Amino acid sequence: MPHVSIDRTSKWKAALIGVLSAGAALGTAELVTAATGPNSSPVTAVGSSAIDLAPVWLKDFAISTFGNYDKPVLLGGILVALVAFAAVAGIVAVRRFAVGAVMIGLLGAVGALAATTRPGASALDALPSLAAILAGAAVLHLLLRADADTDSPSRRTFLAAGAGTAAYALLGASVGRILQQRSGDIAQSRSAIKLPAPVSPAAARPTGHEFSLPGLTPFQTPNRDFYRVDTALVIPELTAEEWSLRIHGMVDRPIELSFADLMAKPLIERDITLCCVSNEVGGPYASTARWLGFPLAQLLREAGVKAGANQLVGTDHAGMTIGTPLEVVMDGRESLLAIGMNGEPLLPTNGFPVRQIVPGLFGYTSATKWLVDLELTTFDKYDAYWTERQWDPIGTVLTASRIDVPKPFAQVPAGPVTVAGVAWAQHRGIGAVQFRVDGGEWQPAQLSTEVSPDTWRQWRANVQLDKGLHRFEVRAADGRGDWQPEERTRPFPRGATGWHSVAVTVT
Ligand SMILES: Nc1nc2c(c(=O)[nH]1)N[C@H]1C(S)=C(S)[C@@H](COP(=O)(O)O)O[C@H]1N2
Ligand SMILES: [Mo]
Repeated sequence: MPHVSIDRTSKWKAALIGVLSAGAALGTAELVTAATGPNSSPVTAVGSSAIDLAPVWLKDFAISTFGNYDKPVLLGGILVALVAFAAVAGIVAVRRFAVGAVMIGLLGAVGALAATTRPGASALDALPSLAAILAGAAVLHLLLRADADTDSPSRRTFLAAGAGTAAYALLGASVGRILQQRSGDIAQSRSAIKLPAPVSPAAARPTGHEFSLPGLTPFQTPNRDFYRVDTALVIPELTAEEWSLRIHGMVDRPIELSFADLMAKPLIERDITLCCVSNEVGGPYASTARWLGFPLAQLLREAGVKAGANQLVGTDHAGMTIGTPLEVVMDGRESLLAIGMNGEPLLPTNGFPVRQIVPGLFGYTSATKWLVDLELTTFDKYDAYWTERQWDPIGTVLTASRIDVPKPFAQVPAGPVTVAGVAWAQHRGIGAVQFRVDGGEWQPAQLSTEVSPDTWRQWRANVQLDKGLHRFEVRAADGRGDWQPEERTRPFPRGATGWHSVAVTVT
């Protein structure tokens, strides 16, 4: 055990030694993770557990504040906390090596606990964290000893040991992460897929389904712009060749399906808008694609659903579950087991190789990505991920409308001003959109021609405005004539309500 006095090892140096030890621990963990699988990385596992344990308000805050960057922000936060704790461990270890080592051990224990309690995890998933503890403690010991030597050459020894540790930590973490990633395999599998032609193509989009107006959301969302919302800190990676789907539970004839089986079936193609329950009024989490897939209801009829089943539980490749109301899937709407979006295989972020799409339900009760298992059961017997967190188990899409043009706080020249946006109420369709200026009379907006009740519609209007500050508001009625309510509510537990408004200055 190294004996050093605090005046020989300054606090800063001790803190640095702690951080370097934690770095060596993490580098080691990532290298071992290459063998034990991406979900066993202590950093990833702690992050995934943090996502699962986060209260609703925190999750809402993260989604609305950081958007698609919520995950990097979370990982950054974990690393900052880790560095701070490790620095303290280093300072403590100068006086009492054992206590410092135990602190490093505690960090590893948290990682091991997180990794072994992920869905589908086994005891083996503790290995990266255990290896990290050993490496961390050993490096802590070595660095403290290198620093304890008093001869002048030892200064160089310490510098060399510190630099070596830093290099090992960075190299271990990056090489480990590269070895863990299968993005090459996934890209290869994706590009090898030749999507079959649908036996039932999507109906031709009618003329007038899209206004040409700069800044207005296009009818079809290009794949690269399709929104992404999920709990996956690392994207579940499996190739089409590895993929299979098991349909079981309350069925007469369980089905096991390969990707080739699915491709060989008569597929249909439909335009469908998908949106997220966490979308705030006026928010960006809605997109429209032309989906290629097999009708889910037909597949379930092939399996023979037993009387009494009312919930369809989809499980993804990482063990995350989504519960879909069975009645909705079977009521005649065109729910899909989708393999293609906009003429391409699904993007890895959007569920490659196979996902579910149910028009009219929010994504959290219907759109399972990386889907590998479908179980017929009841709501009484099983709570899926979001239902466990008290979100509404049905997830019917609420009617929504958004102003895209002009942008909030835009300066617009006096004269006629064009106001435009999109509105959606999947499966009920959009019946009308109205807008008003400065709280005045509601006025009808012009609607783009409906493609399908399952897709959004664009709206537009021209107004003459005086100079000064003005506020636009929009509201939509669905195909049944029900208008969006004025009352503003938060997304939890069944979606945000209220009218979107935008303020602009006319100059
Ligand atoms: N496996 C899995 N599927 C999932 C989710 C998830 O976290 N994991 N999130 C759901 C939610 S909340 C939404 S809104 C949609 C979003 O789909 P997208 O990311 O393709 O836009 O996917 C759904 N499917
Ligand atoms: Mo969502």
